[in-house]
Amino acid sequence: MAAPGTTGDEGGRQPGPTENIDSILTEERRFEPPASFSAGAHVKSLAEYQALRDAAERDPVAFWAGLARDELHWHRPFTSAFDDSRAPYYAWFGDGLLNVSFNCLDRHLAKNADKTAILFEGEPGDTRRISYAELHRRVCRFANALKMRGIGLGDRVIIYMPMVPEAVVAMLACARIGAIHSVVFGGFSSGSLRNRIEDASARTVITADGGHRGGKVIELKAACDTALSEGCKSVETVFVLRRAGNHVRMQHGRDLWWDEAESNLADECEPVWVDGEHPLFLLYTSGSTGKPKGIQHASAGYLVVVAATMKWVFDIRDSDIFWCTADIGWVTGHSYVAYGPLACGATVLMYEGAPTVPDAGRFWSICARHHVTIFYTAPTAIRALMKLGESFPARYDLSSLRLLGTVGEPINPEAWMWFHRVIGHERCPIVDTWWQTETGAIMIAPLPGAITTKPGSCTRPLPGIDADIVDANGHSIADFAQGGELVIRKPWPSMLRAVWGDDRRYRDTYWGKFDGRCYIAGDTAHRDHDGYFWILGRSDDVLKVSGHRLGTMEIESALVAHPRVAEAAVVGKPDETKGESIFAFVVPRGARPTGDAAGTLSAELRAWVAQQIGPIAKPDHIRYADSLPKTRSGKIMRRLLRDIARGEAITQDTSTLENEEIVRQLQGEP
Ligand code: 7RM
Repeated sequence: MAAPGTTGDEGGRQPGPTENIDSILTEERRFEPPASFSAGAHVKSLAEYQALRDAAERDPVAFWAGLARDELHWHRPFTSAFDDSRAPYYAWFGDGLLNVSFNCLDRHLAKNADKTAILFEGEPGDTRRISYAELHRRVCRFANALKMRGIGLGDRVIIYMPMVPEAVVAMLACARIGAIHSVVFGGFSSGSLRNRIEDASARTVITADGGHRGGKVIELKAACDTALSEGCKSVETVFVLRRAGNHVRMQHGRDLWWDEAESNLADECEPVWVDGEHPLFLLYTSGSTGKPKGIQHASAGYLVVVAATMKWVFDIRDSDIFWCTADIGWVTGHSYVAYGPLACGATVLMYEGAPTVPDAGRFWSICARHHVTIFYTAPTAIRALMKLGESFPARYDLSSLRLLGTVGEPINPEAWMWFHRVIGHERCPIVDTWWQTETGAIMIAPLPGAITTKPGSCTRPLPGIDADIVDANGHSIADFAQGGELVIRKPWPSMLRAVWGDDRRYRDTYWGKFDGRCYIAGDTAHRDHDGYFWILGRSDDVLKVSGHRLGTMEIESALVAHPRVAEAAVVGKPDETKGESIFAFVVPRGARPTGDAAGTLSAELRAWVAQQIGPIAKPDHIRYADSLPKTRSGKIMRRLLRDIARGEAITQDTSTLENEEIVRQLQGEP
């Protein structure tokens, strides 16, 4: 069978390994929603789910418009719910006026002023509880501080912070005044930070002295200084939160301590009412070129679907303690640490550090001590903790948990079963949620009170989400054993609106195939006889390494920027814990190193990539060769490289290679 989504050209990605489909076809375990769960759930049965789906199918615009009215506070109601006159640049609720921070804060104050909004635990063990009233005050004060520095409607603000409540305060403060935030993950280096600041022409950076992670202090302000010393002329102000207490350099006139900047400012700040389409944030994400793209989301549509999915998928209730372990630097943190829970007036837990500090019981200790009821994490974390044994979770009382969730990559049935048995005590439904930075909110996932789950499947699309699997011609694939491209056939409110500064890239990447008739996710998937979706992996050159989205081309560009590298090709290699590991094939300048010299150069290249992109992008394996295998048209034969990285037998024709010796070098033979 030809790999789905490829053109047969050697340069293309080979998605959907057949062995995946085989294991899916043999997975027969089924887990029905517990009756007690369904009884209290927002959506209680398959019939209720079906009714929602039917309503959305009959009149999608009316369906979403109804939700937008029910879920959000509007300063001025919208009259036009949907505008497709500029397709594929769609607009939702464009003439309504709202404020996202008002929706996440002010509207809860009448009933829930004293309710805990954020329950924080730092890696060193410090804890804080911030009520809705206090969060409101803090957001207003900081919004006033931004205004004092001239920040207002439409200005871009970079947030480069540890996982502390102030990161959420900063996001909401931007939303309050109509500024557009772009959070940069704290694990990215100064180089990545600089690229994002420059692409967005940001006027302000909000950072911290440092954050605690893995027992160390991550020096965020120092990285910020490096980024700003190499360009970033648009930046006028840097706000610095005191968090880790490490020494930092403050540049007079540019840098301000957070606490000093807001010390004399008011606790109130009038929200700026913006139209539904006003950009809420940019979030840079990796694609199949060397340059990450600024995914732009709109205010109203994003918030509607994020809030609706909190109810549909997480079945959020007033009494829940909701914990999503994602960093706010990723979309999961935006939607399910910050905006989703707060739009619903929920209590959200935020943890600053690593899952293994001081030991592998940290997550379970947090769940037990804070009575977490909903726990949402990545398969890579589950697999890592699973490896460390059952004795860690066994030490803690996990009986407060009622619902578990996963996101970021396919979960293998073994990890799913461990999560179900050891963490959920066979009591908690698991929601495997498929979505992307671009979709804004969860698109395919079980409604836990309504849908029977199968380990490894994200089950069925949410109401209003017209997901399908298509062949190379855009035709729906009926053959259940065959994989294809995952697409979404109708626009939905939380979809991305643009790639910042690059309208063309938006259109070409997401709507370029199939006559612009559907959104192309970039994943391959397969559907079973019950209509359940099984995600097989990416159909482009995007990797998920320990849940972090990275582009192979980005890592290649970083490598070739090193003076000792002439050419590089990066592929993913399946990894038991990380999902994928990074495998780099490098053509050095000068003699090909062997033995110790190879080891030394590899260490240098790994450190180099960490400095260029961030430690998360360091290649796990590096191999040297005198050249790279190319097709006649000059494209790198990535499929061949993937097979070599996996240590698999080579099935493709290598007779066109000038030098077959190269294959042996790539295979690591001395
Ligand atoms: C939320 C997030 C998106 C990519 C996506 C997929 C993969 C995400 C699942 C999944 C299988 C899942 N945003 N992915 N969720 N694969 N099952 N439940 O991760 O922009 O960083 O990445 O992640 O390949 O396209 S993301």
